[in-house]
Amino acid sequence: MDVIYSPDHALHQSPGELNSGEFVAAFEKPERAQIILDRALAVGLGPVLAPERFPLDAITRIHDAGMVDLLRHGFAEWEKLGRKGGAFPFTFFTRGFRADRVPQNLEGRLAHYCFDAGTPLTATSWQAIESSAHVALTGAAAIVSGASSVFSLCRPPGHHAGSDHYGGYCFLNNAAIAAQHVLDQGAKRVAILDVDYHHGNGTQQIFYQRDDVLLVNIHATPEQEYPYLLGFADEPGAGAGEGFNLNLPLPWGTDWEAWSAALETGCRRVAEYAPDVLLVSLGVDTYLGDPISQFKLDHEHFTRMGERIAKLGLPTQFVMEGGYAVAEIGINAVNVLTGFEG
Ligand code: SP5
Ligand code: ZN
Repeated sequence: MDVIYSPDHALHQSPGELNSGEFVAAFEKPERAQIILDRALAVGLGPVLAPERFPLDAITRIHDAGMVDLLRHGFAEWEKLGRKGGAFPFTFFTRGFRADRVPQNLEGRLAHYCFDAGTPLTATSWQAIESSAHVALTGAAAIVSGASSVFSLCRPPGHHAGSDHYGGYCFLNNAAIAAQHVLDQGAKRVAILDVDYHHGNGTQQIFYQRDDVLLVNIHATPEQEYPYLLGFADEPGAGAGEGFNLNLPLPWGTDWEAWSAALETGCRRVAEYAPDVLLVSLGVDTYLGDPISQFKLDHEHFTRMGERIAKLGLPTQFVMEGGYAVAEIGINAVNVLTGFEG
């Protein structure tokens, strides 16, 4: 399958993140995408193509213009204030604060839009963020044009970013932007299968009230794991979207046997929905060696995962999300894709 990739991802390099009370080196780093690309080339997965450019409108179909403005221009303001390091929030929005007023103050806007201490903006982050969305959009355009599968090697990842909030190393929701593009080009129904270790809270928030996007999420239970505040089993969707969100939370220590049972449940729901297109939010932080995760999948299980997804027989776009065992991320991610190809 074609691989969509841009070296621009390396323009986002986080200066670090807050982890258990310490400022540590960022887990989400440029080597991740480079190593996946190297592995895709090594196994001859397919031609590597550069993304096309798309109008900003393709992004603002999903995201709040004020948030996009902060992502684009926030760091320049930060620098003008004489700040060093990444643009991190210092205060966080929560219950009791004004949701209806977007502050003009930069600290206020960071507090309003960003929800964690792991997702800083740097001088060149926007170029990487926008490019990642274009990598997703280019993959979506390939599917619209009739490709049976495509791999959008997105970095930074996207599934924690909601319509008007960002965090979890994610700024724009690449998979959601791709799904909307496919719908805008005439598809009636899109399913998103999110296999990242973490719940895709952003994707869920974006489509929660909609029935033209089915979202199935397999992830570590928020009772134990980030993002803690969403991703429980009792979140079926709302309004027209009721019945079109399926969360399959699993406990720490989940192995392939239990994980693959959830995949079976998820795939049956996708088949029942009979979408025109399937999008896979492909995180491989379910790997047993992942430094921030607690599942037990091994290399060969990623191959099995791809094989099961292929049995759905749907035009399928894979969009890269998480995975932090950098030395093994290429093997794990590409195993899903070669498993899919059979
Ligand atoms: C795209 C993606 O996979 N984002 C993940 C963001 C997770 N960030 C917070 C991780 C918190 C891990 N806590 C580990 C506690 C042990 N020190
Ligand atoms: Zn993750």
